Amino acid sequence: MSPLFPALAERSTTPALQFGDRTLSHAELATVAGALAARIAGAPRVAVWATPTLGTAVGVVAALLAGVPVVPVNPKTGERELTHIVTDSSPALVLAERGAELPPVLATLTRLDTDVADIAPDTVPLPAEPSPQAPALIVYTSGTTGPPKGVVLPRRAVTATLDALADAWQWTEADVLVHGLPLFHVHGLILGILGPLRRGGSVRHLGRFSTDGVARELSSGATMLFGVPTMYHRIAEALADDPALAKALTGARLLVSGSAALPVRDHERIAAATGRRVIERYGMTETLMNTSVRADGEPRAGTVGVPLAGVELRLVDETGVPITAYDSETVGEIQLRGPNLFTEYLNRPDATEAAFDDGWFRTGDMAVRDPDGYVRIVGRKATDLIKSGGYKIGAGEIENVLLEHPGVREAAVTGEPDEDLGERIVAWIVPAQADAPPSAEELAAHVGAQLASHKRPRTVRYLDALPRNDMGKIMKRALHG
Ligand code: MCA
Ligand code: AMP
Repeated sequence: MSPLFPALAERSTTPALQFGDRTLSHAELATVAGALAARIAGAPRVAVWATPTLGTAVGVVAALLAGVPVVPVNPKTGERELTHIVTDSSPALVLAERGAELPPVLATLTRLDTDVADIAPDTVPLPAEPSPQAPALIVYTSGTTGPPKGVVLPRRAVTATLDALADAWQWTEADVLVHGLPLFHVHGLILGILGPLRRGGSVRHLGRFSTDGVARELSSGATMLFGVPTMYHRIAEALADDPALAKALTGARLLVSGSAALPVRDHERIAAATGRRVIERYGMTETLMNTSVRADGEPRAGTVGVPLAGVELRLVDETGVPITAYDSETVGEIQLRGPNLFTEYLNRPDATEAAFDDGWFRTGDMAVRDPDGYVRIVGRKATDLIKSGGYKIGAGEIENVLLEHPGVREAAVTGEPDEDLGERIVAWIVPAQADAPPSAEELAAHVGAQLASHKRPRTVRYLDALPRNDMGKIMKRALHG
């Protein structure tokens, strides 16, 4: 079986990971992650407390070397969501950096520190490569209702997607990636950390995204930038007053945006200031990457490019019939097949079955195709899914938490257009007592204590009653009037 990380197996001495002033070569990573893997081996699953640190990358690689499925955990997740994730995935161990304070639900598990200095050098051979069908990661993702579902991603999905991106982007061991994405989702972790490791190249993680960090790294050897549209929006805003940032972007080999639609205005502002066009790729936790503008293709604003190697993509109309037109006009739901897909939602055979249509995965994303095959995403089927800052957020999950607040009688959550975040979370509240409504800060804190911090409402609007139809169902479209 060929290894997931060939450069680790070859113990290449070139740089692999850089977080601030902490770096590891592929050979050093093989040593520390290999030693940690020996302590993890045999566990059914491990949770990784996914702070944006070197320890997180080491912990994830160690578990992958050991063939133990990894559950990355957002360290800013509130009590209810975290309890759900831990109960649902039942990890045997938790990997965290020394000193990280873990919440009670994780603190009861056996803990292994990921601090590289603590791990005795060990040059024992790396464990045998597990089967390509073996689960590699379980990544939690929100749906329209209910708690997040654990997406089981097999090793073949990870290798298929990373190799298809290498083909599309001419991504090699010579590339040095820079990003400041979180390490508990597909974008930052699988593409942003495992991608460079699989190529034998390197990644410099910013710890926290900043335009200064991007400028610094792209002007000192980094070749590629990954980001969500909010990050490119902040770059577009900063460019006018920051010639060093403009120069750094001009020198990059590839600027890639994903996780949500990049507004054409930001694309054009960056192109005007740097002469460089950001390319977009389209993915999903369940499918990893599906389409991209190719490095050798035409970077067209507002499109997510063409299907990646090995990915079958079709558009289906509302009666379930595949659309054959490539006319930039006929809208259909994107459905997918390919080796990049997940195997199941953990413990949710019902949801897994409902996600497929005759073997094709239903994405819920609506698109058209240009005559040359470029895909343009035009919307989403579910109005109860919000994309804010590149995070997918289910309205129902937030509504349930809001309704538990004693000052809330009725609640509805929607996404409202936001220049920076794409969409911002808005809570519409009917207070229990009209003369003493709970404050916006109190409601945001209430949500933040139970769910991930990015699920807090940014705006709260107070109403006397929610608009409902004859059946009593809330008419969300009537809210934004
Ligand atoms: C946020 N803040 C709040 C509220 N909301 N405070 C009070 N009330 C609220 N309602 C806080 C934040 O927690 C933060 O605090 C502070 O305001 C300022 O935040 P800022 O730094 O501006 O960041 P942000 O606005 O919170 O986030 C912007 C971001 C972030 C950095 C772009 O959204 C982000 O990292 N997005 C990446 C998402 C991602 O990786 N998605 C991939 C999944 P404090 O400083 O205390 O924290 S999708 C995927 O994987 C698929 C496969 C794909 O295709 O890629
Ligand atoms: P997630 O479930 O968090 O993995 O988010 C997946 C969703 O993000 C997709 O179903 C799309 O709606 C959206 N998405 C990802 N990349 C893009 C993109 N380049 N353009 C538009 N939407 C995107």
